[in-house]
Amino acid sequence: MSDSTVADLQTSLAGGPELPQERRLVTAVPGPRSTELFARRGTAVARGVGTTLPVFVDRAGGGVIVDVDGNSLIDLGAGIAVVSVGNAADAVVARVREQVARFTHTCFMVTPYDGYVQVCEALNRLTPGDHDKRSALFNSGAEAVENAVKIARAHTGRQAVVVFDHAYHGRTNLTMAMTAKNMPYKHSFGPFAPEVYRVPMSYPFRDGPGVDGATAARRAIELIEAQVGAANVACVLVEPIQGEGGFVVPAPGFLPAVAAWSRDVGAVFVADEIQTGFCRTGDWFACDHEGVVPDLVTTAKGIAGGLPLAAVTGRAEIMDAPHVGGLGGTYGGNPVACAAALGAIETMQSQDLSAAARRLGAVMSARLTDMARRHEAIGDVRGRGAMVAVELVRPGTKEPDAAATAAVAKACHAEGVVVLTCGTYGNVLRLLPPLVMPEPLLEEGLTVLDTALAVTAS
Ligand code: PLZ
Repeated sequence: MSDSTVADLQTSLAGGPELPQERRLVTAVPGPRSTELFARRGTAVARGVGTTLPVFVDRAGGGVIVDVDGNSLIDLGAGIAVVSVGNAADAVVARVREQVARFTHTCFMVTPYDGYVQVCEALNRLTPGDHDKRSALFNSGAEAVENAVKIARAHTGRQAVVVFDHAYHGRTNLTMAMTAKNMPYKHSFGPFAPEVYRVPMSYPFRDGPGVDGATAARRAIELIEAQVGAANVACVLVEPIQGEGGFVVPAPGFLPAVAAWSRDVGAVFVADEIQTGFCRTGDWFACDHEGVVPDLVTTAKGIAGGLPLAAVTGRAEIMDAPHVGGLGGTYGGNPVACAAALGAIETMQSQDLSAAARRLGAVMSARLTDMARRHEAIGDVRGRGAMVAVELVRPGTKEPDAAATAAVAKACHAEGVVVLTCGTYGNVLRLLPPLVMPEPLLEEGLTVLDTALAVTAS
């Protein structure tokens, strides 16, 4: 191909923020080309890998996904809280292009490179607390969680890992043990890793008003002390706002109390900020909201604008507990993923995406609260920043309504709005727009959701 042909191709194929920010349906969703590709998928891809919405993607950017039939969908999922800076964001594309042309891989453990160090420096600076920190990079959220446990065990010489009801930490063997929900994550895949103990989470909607943050923390701590023994706890690991478990925002005071207890008994307090991190909740990290300073933080998803990268960051003396060579992996901190992360972090800073998350969050919360007044199926509206959800129940009760939730999501999909569900009981509709989503587009997506609720869940 000549240079000019390549240049033409790049322009005509470009996704990213230049894509028209509009909902445009030119076929049914899914359209004929997606349907054809989906049939091929069935004969090539293992059925265990699920699909939320069977449209095949052609390009994406800003707040839209354009499918192979030419439909432009409003993206309220961001690839499960990943493309917070938008798909194919300019700074990510530029840095990745440059890096991929320089070198693609050497393995940081064999011959290191600067991008890895720069990402660690950024993480050490941006995560909560101004103490001396170190970071290590991995490929996926689950891998980061596994490594946080390894580091906590090496540091404390203890084994027990404490996690919470409704938690989600991944699909590897150890993280399956740490994840609460059986279907689809754990069913038929045991036996699971030992020394993982689960205690109750603070879940205001289901706990009711009698259980404030301090009470919920005491409830969890008493169980740990009675059933595990404080002296055996290597780490207490918690999502500051639970993601897959249903966007459960703990009552104020819960996280600070659990963190303080962990410190008192010499256990490592780990915040899993894989879904909440990097501006999603309107701060760099969800822990910032209550001034909680975790010993270790796990990050992934939003960190690198869509490239696979994850990290553990924390107190230098804890992070440095494992022996030299004890942490690593072939691809962890791959140079292309690091370049993407530097581009994503630069975008979050230059466009102040924490403020954008708060703005989008205010729009979503106001609209959803209004919908809750009109749709009896909405039992709760909750979240923080641009991480907002509604929990659907049978009217007048707190009985979860997974069927209505699935029906509302499906109706949104058919109208060209990508929404995701979550929750231990499958009855939570969650909204996670890219933080660069134009407000009118978000408003339009919410109007589609409002109509879907009226038609399917009333
Ligand atoms: N910790 C808090 O949200 C990933 C899971 C999607 P990985 N959540 C999306 C699915 O169905 O597999 C997640 C998370 C929290 C850990 C993880 C795991 O991150 O990058 O998917 O391994």
